[in-house]
Amino acid sequence: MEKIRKQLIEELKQAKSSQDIENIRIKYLGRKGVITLLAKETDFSKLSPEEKKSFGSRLNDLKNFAAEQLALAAESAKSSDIPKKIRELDLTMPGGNHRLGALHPITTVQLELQQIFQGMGFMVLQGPDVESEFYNFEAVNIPGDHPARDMQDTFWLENGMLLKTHTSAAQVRTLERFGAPVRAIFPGRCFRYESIDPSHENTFYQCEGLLVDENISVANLIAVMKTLLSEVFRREAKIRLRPGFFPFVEPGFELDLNCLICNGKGCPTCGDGWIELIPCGLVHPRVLEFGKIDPNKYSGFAFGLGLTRLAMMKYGVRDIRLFNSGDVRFYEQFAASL
Ligand code: FA5
Repeated sequence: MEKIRKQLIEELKQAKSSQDIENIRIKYLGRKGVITLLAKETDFSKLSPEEKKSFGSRLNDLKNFAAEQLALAAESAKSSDIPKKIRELDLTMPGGNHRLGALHPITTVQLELQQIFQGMGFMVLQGPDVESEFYNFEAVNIPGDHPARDMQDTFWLENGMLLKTHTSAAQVRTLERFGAPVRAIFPGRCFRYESIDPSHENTFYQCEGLLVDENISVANLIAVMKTLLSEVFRREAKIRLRPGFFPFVEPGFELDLNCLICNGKGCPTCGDGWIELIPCGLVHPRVLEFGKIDPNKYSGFAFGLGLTRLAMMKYGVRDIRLFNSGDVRFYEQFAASL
């Protein structure tokens, strides 16, 4: 019996799975098991009453011992049947370090602008990227033979449509849809077939603004521009206003920002210390007419803010090409701005 006990312990040590334990159980305690047979095959008639008693009690102990050890082994084998990966999973461990995504810096600035203008009662609209020649050019007073068409080299599509060269393309769409009075901004992507450098991209963002109401003058335009700049930069930004020509405004202005990268000294990003940021002016009466608005009753202002350039100034990005580079090392730096 002592030999059986030792052998059982040894076999249980070697067992690797529940199935192994079950096989051992059958081998020892099954109907033809070693311990079962020991009880069955012993000829008790040959034993003295003393021996019978002692043998019976030891056999019982062995049976109980075997049953107990098998139960314990079966219990611990249950966990070793679970795949190793799961067994080693410690649910009490602190979570791993997940990297936070980041909004694209242009999206961040766009959302900020939307908030500022919504605060002044402007709607936020969106025009299509694929635009008709009519809305992109003619409706904003740039007929086919107008030299201003050369200012915006255009990606033409085979079907006669084009990729919008400026967000002004949605001006007349907005007037047609909402009439007057109206105040809206329409941020969007613009495309121009031009060579790229630190401050020019062929795909960039603008944010158009349009306000039409009775008695709107340049004073209203300047007040809105001032609010915009002070809220975006949260400090006094040096600007200059100079006359600018755009066929869809009269008078027209160029609002330039003193370059925040070189503090106006002049650098590869700005050239002469100033960066063209917000061309603007009073909406030309022809544009109002295209939008079925009576220019004798209504006037308005419009601006076409260079959103990508604004992001450059706000974050000190020296080269506009980084925005479209797809370089994660660049984008990751904006994770904190979430
Ligand atoms: C226009 O596109 C006019 N539609 C703006 C306008 C709207 C004037 C309403 C008056 C009233 P312009 O081509 O200058 O204008 O572009 C406007 C701004 O977009 C520029 O000041 C500049 O900040 C930005 N921009 C223009 N071209 C590029 C470019 N290639 N890459 C990056 N930004 C550009």
